[in-house]
Amino acid sequence: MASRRPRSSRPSPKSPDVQGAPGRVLAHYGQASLVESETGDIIRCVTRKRLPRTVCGDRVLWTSSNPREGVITRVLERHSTLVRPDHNGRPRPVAANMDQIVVVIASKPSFEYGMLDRYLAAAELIDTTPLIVVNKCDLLDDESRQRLEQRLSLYREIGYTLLFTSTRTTDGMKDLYAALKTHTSILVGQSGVGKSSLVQALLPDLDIRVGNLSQVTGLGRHTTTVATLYHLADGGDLIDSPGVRDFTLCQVEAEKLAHGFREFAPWIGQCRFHNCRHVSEPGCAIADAARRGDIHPQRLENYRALVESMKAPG
Ligand SMILES: Nc1nc2c(ncn2[C@@H]2O[C@H](COP(=O)(O)OP(=O)(O)OP(=O)(O)O)[C@@H](O)[C@H]2O)c(=O)[nH]1
Ligand SMILES: [Mg+2]
Ligand SMILES: [Zn+2]
Repeated sequence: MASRRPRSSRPSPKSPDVQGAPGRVLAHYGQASLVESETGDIIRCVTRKRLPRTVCGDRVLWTSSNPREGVITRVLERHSTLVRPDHNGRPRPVAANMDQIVVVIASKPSFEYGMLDRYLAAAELIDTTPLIVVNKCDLLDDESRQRLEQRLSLYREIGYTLLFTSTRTTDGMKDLYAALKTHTSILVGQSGVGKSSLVQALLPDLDIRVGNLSQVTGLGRHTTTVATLYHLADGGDLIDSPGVRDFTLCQVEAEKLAHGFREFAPWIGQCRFHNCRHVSEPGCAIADAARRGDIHPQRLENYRALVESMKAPG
């Protein structure tokens, strides 16, 4: 066996070339990042070679090359990273260092419960708190609102906060503002559900581009293309992210995936087989709980669909 040189337990001193001032990445465009300095200045920075690609929300060190431009010398450790698979199935970070994920759904475009559950699982698996926002509630008449509340009540029962909002009538906006106050949150969801409109409603002085406001694109839409971090007036940061057609999770083993479904927790470890995937194994405590009505069958079904989807390569 090769002998090892004894290593000092003291952390190695920072080499002078990685020093710089602390900053926060507000947005990342192709080659450059907009970095906010501790004094609130916004500097356009390139990232030093061999460093990981920065994402919105990253904490970095940077040095200035001139008053408005600089170089990111170091990307500090991320506490949480929301990732999505890219076209080749490789994990690609969307944003970092948030502690709350706001899943925005709307009556239009209509949403799919499977996708809601995938977002919730993604949030749970990176230790962030999910919050469900049903936007455009002005489009719902009393009866359809009641029906939707009823269908979504299972999420309240398992402990998630559910808010109904409208950027048109400002319904629910106060509650949303309060829920965002002390957090770094990211708005996620399908394109067109109103994520940017929510940011605009929470930050009326800001002029952000919202769908349908412009006819420039021919489609008359302004879809968000890069994740961008905004500061809320009373504290809290909010990241607006580009909408997706579908949200898929990166590859996770079934045993870990079950932790993405918070109401499964009391039964995890109680199955006959220690490596139970809770799909079709005999003696599955989670399947039993669903049969007894302790777990909503739709959630178990969506969990199982996810396990199946993980089997397919890519
Ligand atoms: N009726 C109604 N329409 C809304 C509401 N909020 C947003 N909209 C409209 O929904 C459309 C899409 O809004 P955006 O805020 O651009 O949606 P987005 O989720 O940011 O879309 P992407 O950036 O593509 O992901 C726009 O026409 C908005 O005016 C709402 O509360 N009620
Ligand atoms: Mg948007
Ligand atoms: Zn099981």
